[in-house]
Amino acid sequence: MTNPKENIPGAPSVQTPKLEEPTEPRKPVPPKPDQHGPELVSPTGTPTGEPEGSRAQAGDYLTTAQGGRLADTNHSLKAGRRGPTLLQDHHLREKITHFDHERIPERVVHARGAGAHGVFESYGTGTGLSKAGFLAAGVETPVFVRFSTVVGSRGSADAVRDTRGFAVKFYTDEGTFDLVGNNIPVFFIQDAIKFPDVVHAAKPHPDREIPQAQSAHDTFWDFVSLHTEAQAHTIWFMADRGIPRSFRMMEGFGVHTFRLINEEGKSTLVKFHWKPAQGVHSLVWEEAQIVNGMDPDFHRRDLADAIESGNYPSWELGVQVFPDTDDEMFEGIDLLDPTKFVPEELAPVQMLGRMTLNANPKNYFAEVEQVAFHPGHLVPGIDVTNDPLLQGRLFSYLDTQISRLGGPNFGQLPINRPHAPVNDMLRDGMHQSADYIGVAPYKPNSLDGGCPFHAGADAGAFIDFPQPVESAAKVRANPASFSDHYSQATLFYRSLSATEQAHVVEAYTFELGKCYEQVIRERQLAALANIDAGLCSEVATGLGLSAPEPEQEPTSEATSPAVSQIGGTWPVAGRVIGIVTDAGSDPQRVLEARDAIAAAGMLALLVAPVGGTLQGTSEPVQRTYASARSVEFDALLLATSAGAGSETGQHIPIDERVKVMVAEAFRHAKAIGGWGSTQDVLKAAGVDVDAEGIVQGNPDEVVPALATLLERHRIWQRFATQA
Ligand code: HDE
Repeated sequence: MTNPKENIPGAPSVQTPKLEEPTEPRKPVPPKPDQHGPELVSPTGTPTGEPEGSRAQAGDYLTTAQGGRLADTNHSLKAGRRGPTLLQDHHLREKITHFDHERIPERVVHARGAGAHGVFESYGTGTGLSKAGFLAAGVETPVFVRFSTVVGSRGSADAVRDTRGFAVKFYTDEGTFDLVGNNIPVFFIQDAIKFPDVVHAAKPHPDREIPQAQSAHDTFWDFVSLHTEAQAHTIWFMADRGIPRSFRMMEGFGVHTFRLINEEGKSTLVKFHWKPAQGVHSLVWEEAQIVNGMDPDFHRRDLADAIESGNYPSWELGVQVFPDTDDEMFEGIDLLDPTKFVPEELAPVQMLGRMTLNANPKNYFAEVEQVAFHPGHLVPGIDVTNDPLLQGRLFSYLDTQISRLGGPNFGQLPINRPHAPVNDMLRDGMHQSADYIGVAPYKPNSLDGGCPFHAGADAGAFIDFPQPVESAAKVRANPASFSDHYSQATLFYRSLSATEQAHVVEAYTFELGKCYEQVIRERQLAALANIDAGLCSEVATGLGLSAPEPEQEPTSEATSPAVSQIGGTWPVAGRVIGIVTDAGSDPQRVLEARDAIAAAGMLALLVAPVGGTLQGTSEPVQRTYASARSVEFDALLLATSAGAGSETGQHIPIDERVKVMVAEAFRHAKAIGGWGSTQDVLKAAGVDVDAEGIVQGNPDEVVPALATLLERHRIWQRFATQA
């Protein structure tokens, strides 16, 4: 797939470097308007005032790492033109040694990620709940967000079936707050001690290291069918949430119950939610599979392109609020059990502010790879609960950065530097780069005048909430309520529309069909029987097995319509429409349609038989028949003349690749519009011209009609099962 960056309509124009190597010194290519790096603060958190670009890549001439100017980086120093190479070539050794150590260990989970900078603007509605300064009315806080898949390696594809990470770093005036969440509100396990087990099961098999970034294999289903507390999470990512359309179209969840503390010291229990302005949308499974082959960077590219073209994605941050009672229960749901969520119908989400992502990273390694999140990065007014999963995470994240980022000073990396002043007594260690003063990094001291001093709550200190601790014997055991493994999987499944349920059936059938061990398939069917008899029997039919009887019947009829992704209408800004042209297309109408699409805040990409410019114009095309595939478009606009009843009177055969594009778009329930020979092209692709979601007419009619259809994301009626 070609990279559209240079000519994304709406993107600020970019000065591209000349292709030949310049002979005169000149400034490096500046960052593009959509990119910026971390704020220039010192390791101790104070603004450096350094001009942009003074840290690295400055000056006209190539230098060594020590700043010595270099005359030649293209040839190693040899004894004569034919060698051998001399050991004294310190530049060669510096260059190769640095290269040899360019890679760092990838994250053990969430290795594959994409990031962006942005800002969080608080509404001030949370001040009664929390004294956190960044939640006060009108406060703007810089943020950095990293979205990720969980299981795959750093180079794996984006559109795999998996949970997505949704980690946000708020650089607040009171220190850094990290909200390290996922796009699914429940988790696999209840206790941190099980995390290595679930991750080992989900990762590729140790003997052949297959499959990459997939849960469709024996070890995963072996574990989740035995450790049935994982069933509640598993059904969420067997559903459409496991294959998001875009990072921009995902909800985010803090998962655990957190505690907010207000100025009066009152504690309230909350669950954090991110609600995307773009709506919550997913791919369909076949589409996701094609995406992974055509464009493994689909989600990363989508995020960067949206920001580059000024289509800034945004989310509202909200909380579900629960009274802090002794039993930590709400409507029968144990708030300490991270495999349970609280339906929004029982506790509506109250909005606290909006996050907008408005800048791409300048350097992926320095920012997206080196950013280090930690649920223990808290600010006054936000505290943790005793959720046993969260308690374990409070240990794990700090620990993992030490091996991943090579020592305990990762907080000094530009992307991790707090924007609040840092005045610690931590010293030395690998990669220390802070310019510390004073002789007494210990407390109490008199030599540094007793500095730095402790702060009290009145001076903004974080005061741990004095939650009483139960007087009990030490045990390795769960509360009784944790043994309910099925009720919420049932609730989730029954809350989905028929179309979404059909996708869940297909996903289980596909994944279990990829297992080799019959016993694992049967054991998972037994788990499905406890969730829903209909689900179990449909999956069993697909596998050619008989459906087992449930060990326990679901007792509740409860549903939560809010978990379904179908039914609402959403803004169409940022949606992508492919305009398919050919040699006989009317350029006037094509450009009229393109402008109308842009005016509606959407992105039009011109697809032509070959590259270059649109026939008869100087307008660049973004895709060719060879590089385009339906999956990167939310809708198609057929501006073709090819077909039996050619517009121009001259017969142009319909290209096979156009037929594939149209057939796929139709199969994936996408809106299709057009004029000219649209009918011929649809028929040639085997598409029913009278089907729902097909609109024909001039651009001024078709574009608004497509936009209206896109508000619902897909033409749901096209799926065999009605929504
Ligand atoms: Fe994580 N998790 N996790 N996790 N997690 C990591 O930290 C861990 C859990 C989540 O973009 C690691 O820096 C344990 C729940 C995200 O950099 C590691 C347990 C949730 C990211 C780690 C959990 C998450 C991570 C790997 C069970 C959703 C990516 C690299 C107790 C609420 C952050 C790293 C990024 C990353 C441990 C469970 C979300 C090893 C032990 C629940 C979004 O520390």
